[in-house]
Amino acid sequence: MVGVPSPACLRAKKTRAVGIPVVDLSLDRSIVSELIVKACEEYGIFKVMNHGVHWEIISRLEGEGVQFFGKPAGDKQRAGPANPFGYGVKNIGLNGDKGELEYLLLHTNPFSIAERSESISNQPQNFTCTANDYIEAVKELASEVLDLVAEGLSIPDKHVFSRQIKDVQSDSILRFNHYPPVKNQDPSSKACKETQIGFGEHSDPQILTILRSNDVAGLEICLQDDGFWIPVPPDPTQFYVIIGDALRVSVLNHLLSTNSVICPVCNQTTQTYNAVLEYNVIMASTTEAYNPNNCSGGIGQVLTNGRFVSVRHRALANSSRNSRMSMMYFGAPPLNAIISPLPQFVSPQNPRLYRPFTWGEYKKAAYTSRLGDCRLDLFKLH
Ligand code: GA4
Repeated sequence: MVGVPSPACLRAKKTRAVGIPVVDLSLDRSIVSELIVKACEEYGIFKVMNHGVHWEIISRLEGEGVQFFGKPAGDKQRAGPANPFGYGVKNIGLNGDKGELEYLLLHTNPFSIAERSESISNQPQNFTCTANDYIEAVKELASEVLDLVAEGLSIPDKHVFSRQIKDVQSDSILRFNHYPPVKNQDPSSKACKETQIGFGEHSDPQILTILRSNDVAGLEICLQDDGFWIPVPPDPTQFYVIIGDALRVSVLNHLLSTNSVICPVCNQTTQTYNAVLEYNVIMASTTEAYNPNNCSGGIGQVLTNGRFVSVRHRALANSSRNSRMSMMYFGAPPLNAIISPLPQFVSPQNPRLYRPFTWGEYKKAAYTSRLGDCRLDLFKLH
């Protein structure tokens, strides 16, 4: 097992009221991109308003979620077990993590959605359509945010991140979490001395997450190892954007257009690397294996070297009378994409923090670890 969850954040009940940044996407683009970069650096989470996703698309998918979780247990089990995709109850991942929730985890590939919908809904075609419409809309929003990140970082190729989640081979995921009210929350009971957890503390492994919940609270973030948890107020009409580990490390292959680059894989400089990158862009959707020794395969990616925060967050068990339901889109690159620090974020004062790795490698590390483990530590150089 890798790492251990930050002890300061374990079982902590201390909370602090801190405003989560709100970014109005209808403002002037240069202001918005600056605000987003600042929020990514300081919080790793922000709320977006004027996001352009139609309410009808959101409420239709919410309706599907409510309908699914409202079914008898036996019917829901038809969509399970979650290994990792499908329906799961209380068990999270493959290594013994538990939480007070049930969930549905789906790959966003349209074929995969269509195949799964049979076991999810009595009207599978409706479910497929509704899920695909939502995925397309939030992918568009995620892409817009990523383009703004690139602009805010003054990266000439502004689609450098969004290209990854728009790739047909993108490994993105759609998740529904349903937190039914937990009755046994008597303040004198032993269980209640420790915080009851809906979904334990973790950071998201992907590039970024677009989260939408109904109006029942539960989400919290932990900004420093000071044991303080900050509640994130629910807002059903807006989305929260959460920075994932891959973006914390990553800014991608815009270096194609420049000459003095260091290959993140073999440390060679200049044209040789550019040629490899150009080749890899063309080959981006192949399944060729990434070979750290000869620098072949995969799409060249370069990262923020830890400049962004991939915020640790959790959901408390639901103490309200109503159910909490959240829907998350986790934007991920293709499995063979290489994640590695971008030379422009690396200097003698700011040495490279991580060795290059593929998204597939990172995902494997995630699934062989516990929820709260710090998986990025496995790839740290120092
Ligand atoms: C956290 C983010 C996403 O919900 C998720 C989760 C995944 C799962 O529930 O199957 C993981 C978790 C998440 C990270 C560590 C591993 C894998 C549970 C777990 C213990 C779907 C993801 O991609 O990583």
